[in-house]
Amino acid sequence: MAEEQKKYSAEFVGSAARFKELPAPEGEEYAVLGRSNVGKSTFINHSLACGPLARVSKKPGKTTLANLYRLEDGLFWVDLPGYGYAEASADEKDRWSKLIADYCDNRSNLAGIIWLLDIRHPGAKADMEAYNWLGEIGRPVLPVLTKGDKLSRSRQKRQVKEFREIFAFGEEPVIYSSLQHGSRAVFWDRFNAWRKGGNR
Ligand SMILES: Nc1nc2c(ncn2[C@@H]2O[C@H](COP(=O)(O)OP(=O)(O)OP(=O)(O)O)[C@@H](O)[C@H]2O)c(=O)[nH]1
Ligand SMILES: [Mg+2]
Repeated sequence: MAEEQKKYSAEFVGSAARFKELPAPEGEEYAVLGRSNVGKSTFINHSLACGPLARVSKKPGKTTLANLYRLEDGLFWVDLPGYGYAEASADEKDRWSKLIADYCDNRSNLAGIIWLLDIRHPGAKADMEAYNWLGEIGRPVLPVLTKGDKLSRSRQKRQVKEFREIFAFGEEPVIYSSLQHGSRAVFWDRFNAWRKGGNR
């Protein structure tokens, strides 16, 4: 079946406000990481095409827990809270950063990070900080540039170039739009190749 029409079976496994509350590690797991409001939850729902799974909002700060989903073939994804949401309380921000850091540092079955960046904002401060931190933890990263529909094709190309100048991505960024069916196939092709290549 064409990837565009394929629906993935995916189910919610559980949530955690703190690292130690996460369901036990099982299978091959990938985290969906990115700035608050970049489109992480939307990306999960759209790329899996399995009906609404992750909660989405126009306002940043929607996802406040790590939410674990079981996909097919022993694959798991985790929707994380966003970083860089200035309006959240200091306590909330601290808890989110600790959850993200503890998770990415310590989760034993974490195979890689799907890092979402808004295609319109290369070099946003919070992403620069995340980049430095991702370099330190050394997990494989697949960059995905979200909201591609907001820009023309030629503008998209220029943005990709700019992102590549700012960040030394090991992988070519994937352009994604939750308004375009075609994004799904493009993403899954790239994700599967990245997985099979041992994320290198
Ligand atoms: N035009 C467009 N809008 C998008 C796209 N992806 C997400 N959005 C919108 O961006 C907003 C934020 O989406 P979410 O998926 O809730 O973002 P998030 O990264 O999960 O946010 P937090 O949970 O707050 O960290 C929503 O209004 C979405 O409809 C996209 O590809 N194109
Ligand atoms: Mg979210």
